[in-house]
Amino acid sequence: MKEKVINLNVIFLLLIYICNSSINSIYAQTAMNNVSARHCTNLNGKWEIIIDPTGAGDWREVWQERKPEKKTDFIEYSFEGGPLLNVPGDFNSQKTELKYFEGTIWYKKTFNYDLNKSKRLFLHFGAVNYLAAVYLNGNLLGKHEGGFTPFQFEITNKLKEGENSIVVRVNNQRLKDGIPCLGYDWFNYGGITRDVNLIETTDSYISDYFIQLKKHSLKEVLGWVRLDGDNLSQNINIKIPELKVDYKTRTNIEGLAEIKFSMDLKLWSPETPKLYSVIIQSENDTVEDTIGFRSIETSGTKILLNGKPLFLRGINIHEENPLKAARACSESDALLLLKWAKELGCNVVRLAHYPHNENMVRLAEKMGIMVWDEIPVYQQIEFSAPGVTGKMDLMMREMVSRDKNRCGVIIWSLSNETNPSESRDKALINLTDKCRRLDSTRLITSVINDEDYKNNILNVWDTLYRHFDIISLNEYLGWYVPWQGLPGDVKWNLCCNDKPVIISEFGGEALYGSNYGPKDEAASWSEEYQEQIYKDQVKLLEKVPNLGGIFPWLLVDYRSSGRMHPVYQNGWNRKGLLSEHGDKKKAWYILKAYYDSIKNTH
Ligand code: GCB
Repeated sequence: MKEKVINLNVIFLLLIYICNSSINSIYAQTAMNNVSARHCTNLNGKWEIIIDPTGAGDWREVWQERKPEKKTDFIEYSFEGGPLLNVPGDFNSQKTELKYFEGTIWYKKTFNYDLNKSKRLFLHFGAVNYLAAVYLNGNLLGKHEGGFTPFQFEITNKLKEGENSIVVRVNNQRLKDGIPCLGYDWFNYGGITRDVNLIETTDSYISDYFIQLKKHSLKEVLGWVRLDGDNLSQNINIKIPELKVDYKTRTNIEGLAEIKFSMDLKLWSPETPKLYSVIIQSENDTVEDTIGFRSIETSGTKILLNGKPLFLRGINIHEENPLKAARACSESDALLLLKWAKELGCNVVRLAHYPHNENMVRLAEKMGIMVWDEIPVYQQIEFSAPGVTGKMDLMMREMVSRDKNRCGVIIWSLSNETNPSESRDKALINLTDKCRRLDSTRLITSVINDEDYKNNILNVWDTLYRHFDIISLNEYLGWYVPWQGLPGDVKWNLCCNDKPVIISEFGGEALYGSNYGPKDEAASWSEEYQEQIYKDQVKLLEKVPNLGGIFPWLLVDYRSSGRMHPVYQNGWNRKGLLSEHGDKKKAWYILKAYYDSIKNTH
């Protein structure tokens, strides 16, 4: 049996590699996990840039960094003497002239590195939004598409003695076949938005591992370790000193070893977010991680955490520091957002609508906040356009690969509010199956909002839900959709009434302190109007069958260029419970009181 599991794993991993390489032969590698525990040299800081609104840098071949050689030579570009940008960080918030920029910026950084002959070196990017083409010393290393997941290139044999130069072409133009595609309700922050690192490894190193509790078990770990390199058959040791675990196994010729052991432990939960130091050792490499153990599953219409019923007191969050009007990138940005969520009484956050920075996921886990992780398969995505499903697969794999050891992550969400069609159903069913094969321990969902609402009856008809673990639906009753009766009288028709239901969005807009018009008119953007929506929604919630949790839209006002009302919005989506300065709106108190009231009963 053990052999069989390993073989299936190996076949699946090989398939992943084949798929990866067939997408593009110069495509980036899926990144190694747990970067901060590796031997890193950080390349963050000031990078030189060239702003390229017309794409001239492509035909001038900016990455060649030519210099005049003869007296008659001149070159019409240079990084030297040009502007600088901070990495990590989006470019839009760093220079006024780039505020709405959607195009190409060339980034450059130099470094020196002495690499011992027995070692390997990787260039790792936490995320670049959206397209990245990476050059080292004038040669293309490869490309990456997708703004929210990490990728890497091996540069062991490409290093020069002395100074090396990295040039990255970053482009954040919207693409019809991109993910997300052309229209989306958040700010398109472009740039090298997360950390850049050089990672030194041993010749055969621990490239990946999966260490979590087996599905339905509260004490049995089931996972794997994978090595990369020439010497793939090695002894492996997994140690959890606090629990006196010292598990030994050996990788097979493909570099893969199954991990399977039992232990008595303190389970992770929001109330006791216990994390253990876990040491993964091969014969010549060691990686240390901080891992928690919990089980998450559904049983009929209930969600169970560690075997006990759980109600998700959630909130939606975008990856933005509103105080800076910039993409959140530091741990202090993450802390700002998560502290607010905690104060509101949340035990879970939906990191909408794309994988947020790893520091956010790790911090949430430490603070006892569960995480809903999502990929940006959003609204008008063109499922039938060539290449789109391949990109979805890749983004899902990159998200799972990065966060699969984070016990705080309880849900993989694979899409939000897509339009019903045959090609959508096929693509999402496929993606769900693949995700489940990669990780069977978490709940998988896709958010749908195509329910009908007539005569105060909410008809949740989309049978695509059958393929997911939970029914996640967005409803904007009281805002986009007027009530058709009393909120407490809404009748529910559920197509799949054997699963937990999550309201993954509801809400309405209010400008903090707005007193420009009648309070009972939506167009006044008043706090009272939003407050009333929350009061009504609380009444609605009491009647939702199989309700397993809610994620109101959303914690804090966020930038969105499509929100164009000059008085009330001015480029901000005002559905926050907090203003962009952190002021609490009236609706905050309604939700907080609701969460306080159900804390001990749900
Ligand atoms: C939604 C979307 C979310 C939007 C929100 C809104 O249904 O899922 O991304 O931003 O509505 O504010 O309209």
